[in-house]
Amino acid sequence: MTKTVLITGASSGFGAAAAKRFAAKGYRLVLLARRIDKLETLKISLPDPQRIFTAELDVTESNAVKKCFDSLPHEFSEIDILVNNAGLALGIESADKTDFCDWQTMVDTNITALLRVTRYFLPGMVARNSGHIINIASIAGSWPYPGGNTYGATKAFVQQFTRGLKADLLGTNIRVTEISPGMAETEFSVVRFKQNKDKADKIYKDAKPLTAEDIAEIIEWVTSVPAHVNINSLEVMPVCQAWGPLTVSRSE
Ligand code: NDP
Ligand code: 8X3
Repeated sequence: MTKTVLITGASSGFGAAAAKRFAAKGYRLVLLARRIDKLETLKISLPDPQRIFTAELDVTESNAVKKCFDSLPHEFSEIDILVNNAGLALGIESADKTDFCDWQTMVDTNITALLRVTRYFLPGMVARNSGHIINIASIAGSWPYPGGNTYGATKAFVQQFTRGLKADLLGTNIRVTEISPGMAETEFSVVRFKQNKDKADKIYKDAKPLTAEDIAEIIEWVTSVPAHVNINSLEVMPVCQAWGPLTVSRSE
């Protein structure tokens, strides 16, 4: 039977690349994001647009999320694979200088919205005793860096919540996976630097970052292993990235 994949944040980056990959494999897709124009362009570029349902949705809007999910067309309403991908970093200032609204937006999007979407579809998965939830976290959830404060903390939440889900779902056939990518060139930095393309480009200058397609391949792969195998967690960096040494502030 054709499986249905729901991807939040499918208008660019990992989400759009994952949509292309799942579409090429013949899955039915529910693609969500705020930029519906991008979703529509993506939809018509995919092999079988009738198998794709798109909706303009801000995942931080709780009423809109419920309305959207309650009104999914019947053939798209049972979600087999949920890719909780919508997310963002805003700013890279130290915690004392940051804009509090940016922190709130990251918490609302990366944590609260991920919980909302998961909580909506999980009971159906449990009732059917089948499903796969894939949460996109980040290396920033495990490895702190200056200015990563709240962004990293939201992704640490995603990592730990995924483990909690796995514990709760023991005894069911539902799989739960957390993927923590490192530096990947998508719209991520343009968003983080509030549309300052020069600043965003500097992040990737003279480096070979991960691509959206690299992560999409991994997202699809974790769903393709035998049904009794659960990939709990994957941390992925480009070869050109690694941790820095611990630092010490010394007096003269
Ligand atoms: P992009 O900025 O290219 O994609 C982010 C996606 O999230 C877009 O489709 C955007 O759609 C969507 N989104 C953001 N806010 C909302 C919202 N409120 N409602 C609905 N959709 C929303 O970045 P990436 O593809 O890189 O990011 C995808 C995920 O991967 C994020 O969770 C990010 O934190 C994570 N990540 C990224 C890394 C990187 O280096 N690129 C590394 C590690 C993790 P729209 O604006 O149309 O709503
Ligand atoms: C994105 C990776 O290192 O910019 O989650 O935080 S990083």
